[in-house]
Amino acid sequence: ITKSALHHIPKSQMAYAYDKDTLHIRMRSAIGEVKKVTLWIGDPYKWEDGGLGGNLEGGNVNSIWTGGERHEMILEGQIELFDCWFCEFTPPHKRARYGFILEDMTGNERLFFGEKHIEVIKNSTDETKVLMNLGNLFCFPFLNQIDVLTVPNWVKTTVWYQIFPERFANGRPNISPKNVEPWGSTPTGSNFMGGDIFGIIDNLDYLIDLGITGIYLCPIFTASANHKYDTIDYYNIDPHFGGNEALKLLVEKAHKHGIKIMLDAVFNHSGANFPKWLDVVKNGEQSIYKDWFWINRFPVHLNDLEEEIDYWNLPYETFSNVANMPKLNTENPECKAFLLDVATYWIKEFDIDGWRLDVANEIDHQFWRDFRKCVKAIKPDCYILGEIWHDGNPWVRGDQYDALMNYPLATAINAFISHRTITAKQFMQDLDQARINYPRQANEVMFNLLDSHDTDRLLSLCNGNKHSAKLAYLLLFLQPGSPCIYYGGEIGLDGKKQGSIEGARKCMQWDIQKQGIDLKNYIKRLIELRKIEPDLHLHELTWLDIGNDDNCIGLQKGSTLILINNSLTDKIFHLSNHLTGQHQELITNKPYQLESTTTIPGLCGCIFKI
Ligand code: ARE
Repeated sequence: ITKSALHHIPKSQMAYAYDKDTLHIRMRSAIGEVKKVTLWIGDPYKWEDGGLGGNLEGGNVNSIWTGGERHEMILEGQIELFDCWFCEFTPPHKRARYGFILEDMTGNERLFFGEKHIEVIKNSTDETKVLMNLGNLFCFPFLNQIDVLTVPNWVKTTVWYQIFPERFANGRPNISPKNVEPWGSTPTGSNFMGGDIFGIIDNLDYLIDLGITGIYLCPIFTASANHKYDTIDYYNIDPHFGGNEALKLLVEKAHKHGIKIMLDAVFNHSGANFPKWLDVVKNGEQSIYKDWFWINRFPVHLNDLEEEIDYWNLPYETFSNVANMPKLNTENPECKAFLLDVATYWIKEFDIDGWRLDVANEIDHQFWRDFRKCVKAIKPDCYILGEIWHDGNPWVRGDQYDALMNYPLATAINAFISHRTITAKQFMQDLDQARINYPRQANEVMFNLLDSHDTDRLLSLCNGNKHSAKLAYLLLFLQPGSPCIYYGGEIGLDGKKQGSIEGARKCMQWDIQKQGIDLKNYIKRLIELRKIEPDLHLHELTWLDIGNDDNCIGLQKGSTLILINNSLTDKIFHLSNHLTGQHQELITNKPYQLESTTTIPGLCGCIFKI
């Protein structure tokens, strides 16, 4: 057993409270080396003669610790170099000391992995000595309920629909911008097509029929650009989108049908026309708002006529190097108070259900801690979702977000299905990695996606192959957490970024003749299945050995068996006897005979109820 591969950190995603009673413990060993891991765990204050204190190793030298119990850990996942083990434990008095007993594949080598040392266990005398050494045990001092990451329950069963408001539907042509172009024109970074919130309200029936239960709206506050990420007024919905009344109506109508509404919180930066920024531009060092931004030098005014702006040497910090997105100083008390007021205003006055936090990881942690406190104080089940493309673990530990936009999942599914650049084995490892990185409760409300307004659309990533797109959606719908469909994805809208053309933001296709009805029916069925077959979003899954093939995957989730053939041709799956027999295939809702060698057609995925 490679000792240097053994890894555990208390009070991290490797040891955390799942709820007010339950601890989750994870540990890591080198891949394929360990047959069995036993968690040795118990109350630190349980002594034979009640004796506390004594020597530095913990406890009185003359008394014996009787707290320890053994619990076998399960193999939760395998990543490139490591096996990841998991165990749940309910400490009766919310405290725990623990360590790990590892056995190698041959059963000849046994180790104890503790906080300070890794000890070799040769015989039972060794074992007693090692296990009783409290000084070498890891410590979870107390399960304090207030620190537990508590997530909104409703998100676990939500199916999201992401809308880029300017491009979903034009409900009121009379409020469209003057320079609006015909619906369906080529989308660029600067043109307008007239989509608005009334367009969403008018099409709620379409969304209800699809089966979605949550709408994530890209920014809708008054702003200059078509994407509205350059906010001017945080208290007013853009008049071209219908103003505040339109949002009020949307929330009311959506709530009547059990649909939640999540807004985009763009708090990392403002737009260049934000009045407080304009004040800094005008008054420079004299501006009372100068500390609301990150100013490097005055004046901050950019001369538009200047031919060359040195974007690496702007007088102020920005989002990326975008001059018209000055970065807000969330460390400044007034600026922070302003933004926190905005956050609570839209919940109090408009009853929104969630905030998606733009550029979430470039804002300070203190800001997000206070943000969580304010938001949860007025709506405890408001969903707080961070936009982080990388490892976002530090933000989902209980004091900041509930979950993250699961871009690592999107990357893995697209690499396997759309680009066909990774093998089934690598794909499974990537999926395991995405799960074991986070506390389970965060995984249960992860925002799972395949594409978004920031990426090429799924169908384009799949080179137009609708069978591949279906497989990608199937994999998306099998993950714990809440899946999201980017508007139009369900009818096969494609689109990619090409120079100045923002293809992924093209107008929704409302002409039924031009909608991909087959794909839509498939997605409707997946949404339906998620509701009637809760095993599909179980956190626990077992990868099956279905015969070595780089393109095929078999997995079991509770009472469902999922077989996926990502190759272009028929493939034979080898199934153990207990899986064979006649089973209902849930997507087609037809019976299917599973044999010990079962053929699944190319680019096809099936879900069997076993
Ligand atoms: C537009 C054009 C760009 C052009 C830019 C500058 O689309 O091609 O380069 O203008 O002129 C919004 C608009 C964008 C707009 C941008 C700037 O939607 O269309 O760009 O404003 O005006 C990183 C961040 C992540 C961020 C992405 C875009 O970490 O937070 O970059 N996403 C949010 C929103 C965007 C929004 C903004 C931020 C700004 O979702 O829609 O842009 O408010 C890797 C990296 C990630 C990186 C990711 C994507 O994986 O690791 O960190 O995300 O790629 O680039």
